[in-house]
Amino acid sequence: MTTQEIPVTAFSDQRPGTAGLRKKVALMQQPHYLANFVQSIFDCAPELRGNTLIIGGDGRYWNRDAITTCVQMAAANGISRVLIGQGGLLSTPAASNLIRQRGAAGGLVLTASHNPAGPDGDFGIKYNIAGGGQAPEALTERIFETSKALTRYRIDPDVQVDLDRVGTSQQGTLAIEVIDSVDDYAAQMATLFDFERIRAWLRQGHRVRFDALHAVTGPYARRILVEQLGAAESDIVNAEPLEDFGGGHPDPNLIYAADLVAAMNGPDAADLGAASDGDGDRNMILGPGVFVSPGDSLAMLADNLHLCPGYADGVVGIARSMPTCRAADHVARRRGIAIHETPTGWKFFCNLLDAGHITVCGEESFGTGSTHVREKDGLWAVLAWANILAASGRSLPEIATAHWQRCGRHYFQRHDYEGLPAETADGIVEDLRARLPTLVGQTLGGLGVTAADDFAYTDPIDGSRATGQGLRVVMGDAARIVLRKSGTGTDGATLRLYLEHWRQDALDLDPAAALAPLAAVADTLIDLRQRTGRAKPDVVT
Ligand code: VG1
Ligand code: CO
Repeated sequence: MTTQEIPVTAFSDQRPGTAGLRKKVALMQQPHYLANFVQSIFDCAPELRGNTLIIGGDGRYWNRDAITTCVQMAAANGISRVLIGQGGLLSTPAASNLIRQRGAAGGLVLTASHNPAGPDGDFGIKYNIAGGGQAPEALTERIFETSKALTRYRIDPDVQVDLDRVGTSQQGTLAIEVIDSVDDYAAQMATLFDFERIRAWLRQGHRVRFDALHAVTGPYARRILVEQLGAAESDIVNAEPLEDFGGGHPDPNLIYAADLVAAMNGPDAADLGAASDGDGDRNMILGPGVFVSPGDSLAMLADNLHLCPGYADGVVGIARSMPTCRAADHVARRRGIAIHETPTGWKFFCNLLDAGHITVCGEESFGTGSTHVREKDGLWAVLAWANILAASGRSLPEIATAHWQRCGRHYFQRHDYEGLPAETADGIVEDLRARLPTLVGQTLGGLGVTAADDFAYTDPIDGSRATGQGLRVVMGDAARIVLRKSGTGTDGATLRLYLEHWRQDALDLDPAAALAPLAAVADTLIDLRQRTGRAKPDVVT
Protein backbone atom coordinates (compact mmCIF):
# COMPACT_ATOMS: atom_id res chain seq x y z
CA MET A 1 0.00 0.00 0.00
CA THR A 2 1.44 3.37 -0.97
CA THR A 3 -0.25 6.64 -0.25
CA GLN A 4 0.54 9.21 -2.87
CA GLU A 5 0.16 12.96 -2.59
CA ILE A 6 -0.79 14.22 -6.01
CA PRO A 7 -0.29 17.95 -6.60
CA VAL A 8 -3.33 19.56 -8.16
CA THR A 9 -4.32 22.88 -9.63
CA ALA A 10 -7.64 23.55 -7.93
CA PHE A 11 -10.91 23.89 -9.85
CA SER A 12 -13.11 26.93 -9.51
CA ASP A 13 -16.50 25.46 -10.45
CA GLN A 14 -17.19 22.81 -7.82
CA ARG A 15 -20.00 24.52 -5.93
CA PRO A 16 -22.66 21.92 -5.03
CA GLY A 17 -26.21 22.76 -6.16
CA THR A 18 -29.61 21.72 -4.81
CA ALA A 19 -28.36 18.17 -4.25
CA GLY A 20 -24.63 17.77 -4.68
CA LEU A 21 -22.20 18.47 -7.50
CA ARG A 22 -23.55 17.67 -10.98
CA LYS A 23 -21.60 18.06 -14.19
CA LYS A 24 -21.38 16.71 -17.69
CA VAL A 25 -19.52 13.39 -17.69
CA ALA A 26 -16.71 14.79 -19.86
CA LEU A 27 -16.12 17.57 -17.35
CA MET A 28 -16.15 15.16 -14.41
CA GLN A 29 -13.68 12.91 -16.19
CA GLN A 30 -11.04 15.60 -16.54
CA PRO A 31 -7.86 14.46 -14.78
CA HIS A 32 -8.02 15.16 -11.02
CA TYR A 33 -11.50 16.73 -11.20
CA LEU A 34 -13.38 14.16 -9.11
CA ALA A 35 -10.39 13.69 -6.81
CA ASN A 36 -10.23 17.43 -6.17
CA PHE A 37 -13.84 17.42 -4.98
CA VAL A 38 -13.58 14.21 -2.94
CA GLN A 39 -10.42 15.45 -1.19
CA SER A 40 -12.25 18.68 -0.37
CA ILE A 41 -15.01 16.64 1.25
CA PHE A 42 -12.50 14.59 3.25
CA ASP A 43 -10.69 17.76 4.36
CA CYS A 44 -13.98 19.26 5.56
CA ALA A 45 -15.18 16.08 7.28
CA PRO A 46 -12.39 15.08 9.69
CA GLU A 47 -14.88 12.84 11.52
CA LEU A 48 -14.40 10.31 8.72
CA ARG A 49 -10.89 9.46 9.90
CA GLY A 50 -10.88 6.14 11.72
CA ASN A 51 -14.54 5.74 10.89
CA THR A 52 -16.96 4.13 8.44
CA LEU A 53 -17.92 5.63 5.07
CA ILE A 54 -20.80 4.35 2.92
CA ILE A 55 -20.24 4.45 -0.86
CA GLY A 56 -22.70 3.70 -3.64
CA GLY A 57 -24.29 5.16 -6.72
CA ASP A 58 -27.18 4.98 -9.12
CA GLY A 59 -25.26 2.74 -11.54
CA ARG A 60 -24.87 5.27 -14.29
CA TYR A 61 -21.97 5.40 -16.72
CA TRP A 62 -18.62 5.92 -14.91
CA ASN A 63 -20.10 4.85 -11.55
CA ARG A 64 -17.64 2.00 -11.06
CA ASP A 65 -14.53 4.00 -11.93
CA ALA A 66 -15.58 6.86 -9.69
CA ILE A 67 -16.22 4.47 -6.80
CA THR A 68 -12.75 2.96 -7.19
CA THR A 69 -11.23 6.45 -6.98
CA CYS A 70 -13.30 7.19 -3.87
CA VAL A 71 -12.17 3.95 -2.19
CA GLN A 72 -8.50 4.56 -3.03
CA MET A 73 -8.79 8.07 -1.61
CA ALA A 74 -10.63 6.83 1.48
CA ALA A 75 -7.71 4.48 2.15
CA ALA A 76 -5.21 7.32 1.81
CA ASN A 77 -7.22 9.62 4.04
CA GLY A 78 -7.35 7.44 7.12
CA ILE A 79 -10.89 6.11 6.80
CA SER A 80 -10.97 2.72 8.46
CA ARG A 81 -13.92 1.03 6.77
CA VAL A 82 -15.95 1.49 3.60
CA LEU A 83 -19.27 -0.23 2.94
CA ILE A 84 -20.11 -0.41 -0.75
CA GLY A 85 -23.28 -1.62 -2.44
CA GLN A 86 -22.70 -4.65 -4.66
CA GLY A 87 -22.02 -3.62 -8.25
CA GLY A 88 -21.54 -0.10 -6.91
CA LEU A 89 -25.32 0.21 -6.58
CA LEU A 90 -27.10 1.96 -3.75
CA SER A 91 -30.27 3.95 -4.15
CA THR A 92 -30.07 7.32 -2.45
CA PRO A 93 -32.56 6.37 0.31
CA ALA A 94 -30.79 3.01 0.79
CA ALA A 95 -27.49 4.88 1.26
CA SER A 96 -29.10 7.20 3.79
CA ASN A 97 -30.52 4.19 5.61
CA LEU A 98 -27.14 2.45 5.69
CA ILE A 99 -25.43 5.51 7.15
CA ARG A 100 -28.00 5.46 9.94
CA GLN A 101 -28.22 1.71 10.53
CA ARG A 102 -24.49 1.06 10.39
CA GLY A 103 -23.50 4.13 12.40
CA ALA A 104 -21.34 5.48 9.57
CA ALA A 105 -19.74 8.90 9.82
CA GLY A 106 -20.92 9.76 6.32
CA GLY A 107 -21.58 8.60 2.80
CA LEU A 108 -20.63 9.38 -0.76
CA VAL A 109 -23.59 9.03 -3.11
CA LEU A 110 -22.62 9.01 -6.77
CA THR A 111 -25.62 10.18 -8.70
CA ALA A 112 -27.00 12.84 -10.96
CA SER A 113 -30.46 11.59 -10.06
CA HIS A 114 -32.97 12.12 -12.87
CA ASN A 115 -30.45 13.68 -15.27
CA PRO A 116 -29.68 11.51 -18.32
CA ALA A 117 -26.59 9.28 -18.19
CA GLY A 118 -23.97 7.94 -20.60
CA PRO A 119 -20.81 9.48 -22.02
CA ASP A 120 -22.75 12.56 -23.13
CA GLY A 121 -24.90 12.66 -20.03
CA ASP A 122 -24.33 13.84 -16.49
CA PHE A 123 -22.52 12.56 -13.44
CA GLY A 124 -22.86 13.70 -9.87
CA ILE A 125 -21.64 13.20 -6.34
CA LYS A 126 -22.95 14.30 -3.01
CA TYR A 127 -21.85 13.93 0.56
CA ASN A 128 -24.24 12.81 3.26
CA ILE A 129 -23.39 13.33 6.90
CA ALA A 130 -23.79 11.09 9.94
CA GLY A 131 -27.52 10.72 10.49
CA GLY A 132 -27.99 10.18 6.76
CA GLY A 133 -28.91 13.67 5.56
CA GLN A 134 -27.38 15.68 2.75
CA ALA A 135 -24.59 17.97 3.84
CA PRO A 136 -26.14 21.24 5.00
CA GLU A 137 -25.41 24.45 3.11
CA ALA A 138 -22.76 25.65 5.56
CA LEU A 139 -20.79 22.45 4.92
CA THR A 140 -21.26 22.43 1.13
CA GLU A 141 -20.02 26.01 1.06
CA ARG A 142 -16.95 25.00 3.08
CA ILE A 143 -16.32 22.14 0.67
CA PHE A 144 -16.63 24.57 -2.24
CA GLU A 145 -14.16 27.00 -0.67
CA THR A 146 -11.72 24.15 -0.02
CA SER A 147 -12.07 22.86 -3.58
CA LYS A 148 -11.00 26.23 -4.97
CA ALA A 149 -7.80 26.29 -2.99
CA LEU A 150 -6.74 22.64 -2.93
CA THR A 151 -3.08 21.99 -3.72
CA ARG A 152 -2.88 18.21 -3.33
CA TYR A 153 -4.99 15.12 -2.87
CA ARG A 154 -4.20 11.77 -1.31
CA ILE A 155 -4.76 8.46 -3.04
CA ASP A 156 -3.57 4.89 -2.74
CA PRO A 157 -3.63 3.43 -6.24
CA ASP A 158 -2.72 -0.04 -4.95
CA VAL A 159 -6.11 -0.47 -3.31
CA GLN A 160 -8.33 -2.60 -5.49
CA VAL A 161 -11.94 -3.55 -5.02
CA ASP A 162 -14.06 -6.24 -6.64
CA LEU A 163 -17.42 -4.53 -6.66
CA ASP A 164 -19.30 -7.61 -7.72
CA ARG A 165 -18.34 -9.97 -4.94
CA VAL A 166 -20.06 -9.60 -1.59
CA GLY A 167 -17.50 -9.91 1.19
CA THR A 168 -14.84 -8.19 3.23
CA SER A 169 -11.20 -7.57 2.46
CA GLN A 170 -8.54 -5.75 4.43
CA GLN A 171 -6.20 -3.58 2.41
CA GLY A 172 -3.67 -1.80 4.55
CA THR A 173 -5.58 0.08 7.20
CA LEU A 174 -8.84 0.02 5.23
CA ALA A 175 -11.51 -2.64 5.59
CA ILE A 176 -13.56 -2.89 2.40
CA GLU A 177 -16.94 -4.49 2.72
CA VAL A 178 -19.08 -5.08 -0.36
CA ILE A 179 -22.64 -5.66 0.79
CA ASP A 180 -25.92 -6.61 -0.81
CA SER A 181 -27.48 -3.36 -2.04
CA VAL A 182 -31.02 -4.25 -1.01
CA ASP A 183 -30.91 -6.27 2.26
CA ASP A 184 -30.81 -3.45 4.82
CA TYR A 185 -33.31 -1.32 2.95
CA ALA A 186 -35.79 -4.17 2.48
CA ALA A 187 -35.49 -5.05 6.17
CA GLN A 188 -36.35 -1.51 7.14
CA MET A 189 -39.39 -1.39 4.84
CA ALA A 190 -40.69 -4.55 6.52
CA THR A 191 -40.65 -2.73 9.87
CA LEU A 192 -42.68 0.21 8.53
CA PHE A 193 -45.33 -1.48 6.44
CA ASP A 194 -47.73 -4.37 6.89
CA PHE A 195 -46.22 -6.78 4.40
CA GLU A 196 -48.69 -9.52 5.35
CA ARG A 197 -51.63 -7.28 4.54
CA ILE A 198 -50.15 -6.11 1.24
CA ARG A 199 -49.45 -9.74 0.31
CA ALA A 200 -53.05 -10.68 1.04
CA TRP A 201 -54.30 -7.72 -1.00
CA LEU A 202 -52.15 -8.74 -3.96
CA ARG A 203 -53.32 -12.34 -3.60
CA GLN A 204 -56.89 -11.08 -3.95
CA GLY A 205 -55.94 -10.00 -7.46
CA HIS A 206 -54.94 -6.41 -6.89
CA ARG A 207 -51.92 -5.25 -8.86
CA VAL A 208 -49.00 -2.84 -8.46
CA ARG A 209 -47.25 -1.83 -11.66
CA PHE A 210 -43.80 -0.32 -11.16
CA ASP A 211 -41.51 1.22 -13.77
CA ALA A 212 -37.86 1.43 -12.69
CA LEU A 213 -36.92 3.29 -15.90
CA HIS A 214 -33.77 1.13 -16.14
CA ALA A 215 -32.34 2.89 -13.11
CA VAL A 216 -31.33 1.85 -9.62
CA THR A 217 -34.70 0.79 -8.16
CA GLY A 218 -35.04 -2.34 -10.33
CA PRO A 219 -33.35 -4.72 -7.87
CA TYR A 220 -35.14 -3.10 -4.93
CA ALA A 221 -38.55 -3.41 -6.58
CA ARG A 222 -37.92 -7.01 -7.62
CA ARG A 223 -36.87 -8.07 -4.16
CA ILE A 224 -39.59 -6.28 -2.23
CA LEU A 225 -42.56 -6.14 -4.58
CA VAL A 226 -42.10 -9.47 -6.35
CA GLU A 227 -40.15 -11.78 -4.02
CA GLN A 228 -41.44 -10.53 -0.68
CA LEU A 229 -44.91 -9.28 -1.51
CA GLY A 230 -45.89 -11.47 -4.43
CA ALA A 231 -46.49 -8.88 -7.16
CA ALA A 232 -46.34 -10.24 -10.70
CA GLU A 233 -42.86 -10.14 -12.21
CA SER A 234 -44.44 -8.84 -15.43
CA ASP A 235 -45.73 -5.77 -13.55
CA ILE A 236 -42.19 -4.63 -12.71
CA VAL A 237 -40.89 -3.11 -15.91
CA ASN A 238 -37.51 -1.75 -17.01
CA ALA A 239 -36.06 -3.35 -13.88
CA GLU A 240 -32.56 -3.93 -15.24
CA PRO A 241 -30.26 -1.05 -14.21
CA LEU A 242 -28.38 0.16 -17.29
CA GLU A 243 -25.44 2.53 -17.45
CA ASP A 244 -27.33 4.85 -19.77
CA PHE A 245 -30.77 4.14 -18.26
CA GLY A 246 -31.70 2.70 -21.65
CA GLY A 247 -31.09 6.04 -23.29
CA GLY A 248 -34.09 7.45 -21.45
CA HIS A 249 -34.62 10.23 -19.02
CA PRO A 250 -35.06 8.56 -15.62
CA ASP A 251 -37.48 11.15 -14.30
CA PRO A 252 -40.82 9.80 -13.09
CA ASN A 253 -43.29 12.29 -14.47
CA LEU A 254 -46.05 12.41 -17.05
CA ILE A 255 -43.60 13.13 -19.85
CA TYR A 256 -40.74 10.72 -19.19
CA ALA A 257 -42.78 7.84 -17.80
CA ALA A 258 -45.28 7.99 -20.66
CA ASP A 259 -45.53 4.19 -21.04
CA LEU A 260 -46.62 3.80 -17.45
CA VAL A 261 -49.12 6.63 -17.83
CA ALA A 262 -50.56 4.95 -20.93
CA ALA A 263 -50.80 1.61 -19.12
CA MET A 264 -52.56 3.23 -16.17
CA ASN A 265 -55.02 4.95 -18.46
CA GLY A 266 -55.68 1.75 -20.42
CA PRO A 267 -58.24 -1.03 -19.92
CA ASP A 268 -55.75 -3.24 -18.07
CA ALA A 269 -54.65 -0.66 -15.50
CA ALA A 270 -53.19 -1.87 -12.21
CA ASP A 271 -54.63 -0.68 -8.87
CA LEU A 272 -51.47 1.29 -8.20
CA GLY A 273 -48.95 2.50 -10.76
CA ALA A 274 -45.61 4.01 -9.87
CA ALA A 275 -42.21 4.94 -11.20
CA SER A 276 -38.97 6.11 -9.64
CA ASP A 277 -35.97 8.08 -10.84
CA GLY A 278 -32.28 7.44 -11.52
CA ASP A 279 -31.25 7.18 -7.88
CA GLY A 280 -34.54 5.93 -6.44
CA ASP A 281 -35.55 8.89 -4.35
CA ARG A 282 -38.43 10.16 -6.49
CA ASN A 283 -41.85 8.63 -7.05
CA MET A 284 -44.81 9.13 -9.32
CA ILE A 285 -48.13 7.73 -8.16
CA LEU A 286 -51.02 6.81 -10.42
CA GLY A 287 -54.30 5.02 -9.97
CA PRO A 288 -56.47 3.62 -12.74
CA GLY A 289 -57.20 6.71 -14.82
CA VAL A 290 -55.86 9.05 -12.13
CA PHE A 291 -52.58 10.88 -11.72
CA VAL A 292 -51.88 11.95 -8.16
CA SER A 293 -49.76 15.08 -8.22
CA PRO A 294 -46.84 14.93 -5.78
CA GLY A 295 -48.34 17.70 -3.62
CA ASP A 296 -51.61 15.78 -3.43
CA SER A 297 -49.78 12.53 -2.74
CA LEU A 298 -48.03 14.15 0.23
CA ALA A 299 -51.37 15.37 1.59
CA MET A 300 -53.12 12.03 1.10
CA LEU A 301 -50.24 10.05 2.58
CA ALA A 302 -50.10 12.35 5.60
CA ASP A 303 -53.82 11.86 6.10
CA ASN A 304 -53.67 8.07 5.91
CA LEU A 305 -50.21 7.09 7.10
CA HIS A 306 -51.53 5.92 10.50
CA LEU A 307 -52.83 2.86 8.61
CA CYS A 308 -49.20 1.70 8.26
CA PRO A 309 -47.77 -0.03 11.36
CA GLY A 310 -44.59 2.09 11.45
CA TYR A 311 -46.73 5.21 11.74
CA ALA A 312 -49.55 3.90 13.91
CA ASP A 313 -49.04 6.78 16.36
CA GLY A 314 -49.97 9.25 13.64
CA VAL A 315 -48.22 12.13 11.97
CA VAL A 316 -46.84 14.85 14.27
CA GLY A 317 -46.21 17.43 11.56
CA ILE A 318 -45.75 17.87 7.82
CA ALA A 319 -43.28 19.87 5.75
CA ARG A 320 -43.37 20.80 2.09
CA SER A 321 -41.03 22.83 -0.05
CA MET A 322 -42.28 26.31 -0.85
CA PRO A 323 -43.22 25.69 -4.51
CA THR A 324 -45.15 22.51 -3.59
CA CYS A 325 -48.92 23.03 -3.64
CA ARG A 326 -50.66 23.67 -0.36
CA ALA A 327 -52.86 20.57 -0.25
CA ALA A 328 -50.98 19.26 2.80
CA ASP A 329 -51.75 22.48 4.65
CA HIS A 330 -55.44 21.50 4.71
CA VAL A 331 -54.64 18.12 6.23
CA ALA A 332 -52.40 19.74 8.84
CA ARG A 333 -55.07 22.29 9.78
CA ARG A 334 -57.77 19.69 10.10
CA ARG A 335 -55.60 17.40 12.17
CA GLY A 336 -54.24 20.22 14.31
CA ILE A 337 -50.60 19.49 13.45
CA ALA A 338 -47.81 21.74 12.26
CA ILE A 339 -47.08 22.49 8.62
CA HIS A 340 -43.63 23.80 7.66
CA GLU A 341 -42.69 25.53 4.43
CA THR A 342 -39.03 25.10 3.47
CA PRO A 343 -36.83 26.02 0.51
CA THR A 344 -36.44 23.56 -2.37
CA GLY A 345 -34.07 20.67 -1.59
CA TRP A 346 -34.30 17.79 0.84
CA LYS A 347 -31.53 19.07 3.10
CA PHE A 348 -33.94 21.64 4.54
CA PHE A 349 -36.19 18.90 5.93
CA CYS A 350 -33.43 17.13 7.85
CA ASN A 351 -33.34 19.31 10.97
CA LEU A 352 -37.14 19.13 11.26
CA LEU A 353 -37.00 15.34 10.96
CA ASP A 354 -34.14 15.06 13.46
CA ALA A 355 -35.96 17.25 15.97
CA GLY A 356 -39.16 15.22 15.67
CA HIS A 357 -41.17 18.21 14.42
CA ILE A 358 -42.43 16.38 11.36
CA THR A 359 -43.18 12.82 10.33
CA VAL A 360 -43.58 13.28 6.57
CA CYS A 361 -42.38 15.77 4.01
CA GLY A 362 -42.44 16.24 0.28
CA GLU A 363 -41.68 18.29 -2.76
CA GLU A 364 -43.57 18.97 -5.97
CA SER A 365 -40.69 17.37 -7.88
CA PHE A 366 -42.00 13.87 -7.14
CA GLY A 367 -40.33 13.51 -3.76
CA THR A 368 -41.88 12.14 -0.59
CA GLY A 369 -40.31 10.76 2.53
CA SER A 370 -40.48 10.41 6.28
CA THR A 371 -38.51 10.09 9.48
CA HIS A 372 -37.20 6.66 8.44
CA VAL A 373 -34.28 8.15 6.43
CA ARG A 374 -32.97 11.63 5.62
CA GLU A 375 -33.60 11.53 1.88
CA LYS A 376 -36.75 11.32 -0.14
CA ASP A 377 -37.65 7.74 -0.87
CA GLY A 378 -39.40 6.51 -4.02
CA LEU A 379 -40.19 2.91 -3.08
CA TRP A 380 -41.19 3.98 0.41
CA ALA A 381 -43.97 6.06 -1.13
CA VAL A 382 -45.08 3.15 -3.31
CA LEU A 383 -45.21 0.81 -0.31
CA ALA A 384 -47.00 3.42 1.79
CA TRP A 385 -49.68 3.75 -0.90
CA ALA A 386 -49.95 -0.04 -1.27
CA ASN A 387 -50.33 -0.41 2.49
CA ILE A 388 -52.96 2.33 2.61
CA LEU A 389 -54.94 0.79 -0.24
CA ALA A 390 -54.74 -2.66 1.32
CA ALA A 391 -55.63 -1.50 4.83
CA SER A 392 -58.39 0.93 3.90
CA GLY A 393 -60.11 -1.29 1.39
CA ARG A 394 -60.58 1.79 -0.76
CA SER A 395 -59.27 2.31 -4.27
CA LEU A 396 -56.83 5.05 -5.15
CA PRO A 397 -59.44 7.03 -7.12
CA GLU A 398 -61.78 6.79 -4.11
CA ILE A 399 -59.13 8.13 -1.75
CA ALA A 400 -58.22 10.95 -4.14
CA THR A 401 -61.83 11.96 -4.74
CA ALA A 402 -62.66 11.91 -1.04
CA HIS A 403 -59.64 14.11 -0.35
CA TRP A 404 -60.62 16.63 -3.00
CA GLN A 405 -64.22 16.72 -1.79
CA ARG A 406 -63.04 17.46 1.70
CA CYS A 407 -60.18 19.87 1.02
CA GLY A 408 -60.80 21.16 -2.49
CA ARG A 409 -58.32 20.45 -5.26
CA HIS A 410 -54.99 22.18 -5.72
CA TYR A 411 -54.40 22.14 -9.45
CA PHE A 412 -50.66 22.31 -9.95
CA GLN A 413 -48.18 22.41 -12.81
CA ARG A 414 -44.51 23.18 -13.23
CA HIS A 415 -43.29 24.70 -16.48
CA ASP A 416 -39.57 24.31 -17.14
CA TYR A 417 -37.58 26.44 -19.55
CA GLU A 418 -34.30 24.59 -19.94
CA GLY A 419 -30.83 25.39 -21.25
CA LEU A 420 -31.23 29.16 -21.17
CA PRO A 421 -28.28 31.53 -21.28
CA ALA A 422 -27.51 32.44 -17.66
CA GLU A 423 -27.97 36.17 -18.34
CA THR A 424 -31.42 35.60 -19.81
CA ALA A 425 -32.56 33.55 -16.82
CA ASP A 426 -31.04 35.95 -14.31
CA GLY A 427 -32.52 38.96 -16.10
CA ILE A 428 -36.02 37.50 -15.97
CA VAL A 429 -35.69 36.71 -12.27
CA GLU A 430 -34.22 40.14 -11.47
CA ASP A 431 -36.97 41.98 -13.31
CA LEU A 432 -39.71 40.17 -11.48
CA ARG A 433 -37.93 40.60 -8.17
CA ALA A 434 -37.77 44.35 -8.72
CA ARG A 435 -41.48 44.51 -9.45
CA LEU A 436 -42.62 42.40 -6.49
CA PRO A 437 -43.30 45.35 -4.14
CA THR A 438 -45.65 46.94 -6.68
CA LEU A 439 -47.74 43.80 -7.09
CA VAL A 440 -49.33 43.55 -3.66
CA GLY A 441 -52.88 44.89 -3.79
CA GLN A 442 -53.13 44.54 -7.56
CA THR A 443 -55.73 42.29 -9.13
CA LEU A 444 -54.35 39.75 -11.57
CA GLY A 445 -56.76 37.63 -13.58
CA GLY A 446 -59.51 38.46 -11.13
CA LEU A 447 -57.45 37.45 -8.11
CA GLY A 448 -56.06 39.94 -5.61
CA VAL A 449 -52.34 39.68 -4.84
CA THR A 450 -51.95 39.34 -1.07
CA ALA A 451 -48.18 38.84 -0.91
CA ALA A 452 -45.22 38.98 -3.27
CA ASP A 453 -41.73 38.25 -2.01
CA ASP A 454 -38.42 36.50 -2.44
CA PHE A 455 -38.73 33.44 -0.24
CA ALA A 456 -36.34 33.26 2.69
CA TYR A 457 -36.25 30.64 5.42
CA THR A 458 -34.93 30.59 8.94
CA ASP A 459 -34.37 27.06 10.17
CA PRO A 460 -36.31 26.77 13.44
CA ILE A 461 -33.76 24.35 14.88
CA ASP A 462 -30.36 25.91 14.21
CA GLY A 463 -31.38 29.41 13.18
CA SER A 464 -29.51 29.20 9.87
CA ARG A 465 -30.94 31.42 7.17
CA ALA A 466 -31.44 30.71 3.47
CA THR A 467 -32.33 33.64 1.24
CA GLY A 468 -33.16 34.01 -2.45
CA GLN A 469 -35.12 30.75 -2.51
CA GLY A 470 -37.69 31.66 -5.17
CA LEU A 471 -40.03 34.49 -6.06
CA ARG A 472 -43.66 34.02 -5.13
CA VAL A 473 -46.75 35.94 -6.02
CA VAL A 474 -49.54 34.85 -3.73
CA MET A 475 -53.25 35.37 -4.30
CA GLY A 476 -54.45 34.38 -0.85
CA ASP A 477 -55.41 30.74 -0.48
CA ALA A 478 -56.67 30.70 -4.07
CA ALA A 479 -53.56 30.75 -6.18
CA ARG A 480 -49.81 31.20 -6.40
CA ILE A 481 -47.25 31.84 -9.09
CA VAL A 482 -43.67 30.92 -8.17
CA LEU A 483 -40.50 31.44 -10.19
CA ARG A 484 -37.07 30.06 -9.36
CA LYS A 485 -33.87 29.00 -11.00
CA SER A 486 -32.96 25.33 -10.88
CA GLY A 487 -29.90 24.24 -8.93
CA THR A 488 -29.41 20.82 -10.52
CA GLY A 489 -29.02 21.43 -14.24
CA THR A 490 -25.73 21.12 -16.10
CA ASP A 491 -26.65 22.84 -19.36
CA GLY A 492 -27.06 26.59 -19.04
CA ALA A 493 -29.80 27.78 -16.71
CA THR A 494 -33.25 26.31 -16.17
CA LEU A 495 -36.17 28.43 -15.02
CA ARG A 496 -39.06 26.79 -13.25
CA LEU A 497 -42.47 28.41 -13.20
CA TYR A 498 -44.86 26.85 -10.70
CA LEU A 499 -48.61 27.41 -10.96
CA GLU A 500 -51.10 26.51 -8.28
CA HIS A 501 -54.83 27.15 -8.28
CA TRP A 502 -57.12 25.89 -5.53
CA ARG A 503 -60.68 25.08 -6.57
CA GLN A 504 -63.48 23.87 -4.37
CA ASP A 505 -66.15 24.12 -7.03
CA ALA A 506 -64.61 22.07 -9.83
CA LEU A 507 -62.82 18.89 -8.86
CA ASP A 508 -62.61 17.06 -12.18
CA LEU A 509 -60.90 19.50 -14.50
CA ASP A 510 -57.97 18.71 -16.68
CA PRO A 511 -55.07 20.39 -14.77
CA ALA A 512 -53.85 22.17 -17.91
CA ALA A 513 -57.30 23.64 -18.49
CA ALA A 514 -57.75 24.51 -14.84
CA LEU A 515 -54.43 26.36 -14.84
CA ALA A 516 -54.74 28.05 -18.24
CA PRO A 517 -56.03 31.36 -16.81
CA LEU A 518 -53.21 31.48 -14.24
CA ALA A 519 -50.67 30.58 -16.91
CA ALA A 520 -51.95 33.54 -18.93
CA VAL A 521 -51.50 35.80 -15.89
CA ALA A 522 -47.95 34.52 -15.42
CA ASP A 523 -47.29 35.12 -19.08
CA THR A 524 -48.32 38.76 -18.87
CA LEU A 525 -46.44 39.21 -15.63
CA ILE A 526 -43.15 37.57 -16.57
CA ASP A 527 -43.36 37.26 -20.32
CA LEU A 528 -41.36 34.07 -20.26
CA ARG A 529 -42.14 33.04 -23.81
CA GLN A 530 -41.13 36.35 -25.33
CA ARG A 531 -38.00 36.72 -23.23
CA THR A 532 -36.77 33.17 -23.66
CA GLY A 533 -37.76 33.02 -27.31
CA ARG A 534 -39.55 29.76 -26.64
CA ALA A 535 -43.08 29.21 -27.87
CA LYS A 536 -43.79 27.01 -24.86
CA PRO A 537 -42.04 25.45 -21.89
CA ASP A 538 -39.64 22.59 -22.65
CA VAL A 539 -41.24 20.34 -20.06
CA VAL A 540 -44.54 20.60 -18.22
CA THR A 541 -45.05 18.31 -15.23
C1 VG1 B 1 -34.73 19.66 -8.27
C2 VG1 B 1 -36.09 19.70 -7.62
C3 VG1 B 1 -35.96 19.63 -6.11
C4 VG1 B 1 -35.17 18.39 -5.72
C5 VG1 B 1 -33.84 18.37 -6.45
C6 VG1 B 1 -33.06 17.09 -6.21
O1 VG1 B 1 -33.99 20.80 -7.87
O2 VG1 B 1 -36.80 20.85 -8.01
O3 VG1 B 1 -37.24 19.64 -5.54
O4 VG1 B 1 -34.94 18.36 -4.34
O5 VG1 B 1 -34.05 18.49 -7.86
O6 VG1 B 1 -33.81 15.97 -6.57
P1 VG1 B 1 -33.84 22.11 -8.78
O7 VG1 B 1 -32.93 23.03 -8.02
O8 VG1 B 1 -33.31 21.67 -10.09
O9 VG1 B 1 -35.23 22.65 -8.93
V1 VG1 B 1 -33.03 14.59 -7.11
O10 VG1 B 1 -34.14 13.37 -7.19
O11 VG1 B 1 -32.55 15.19 -8.65
O12 VG1 B 1 -31.72 14.37 -6.17
CO1 CO C 1 -33.29 11.61 -7.48
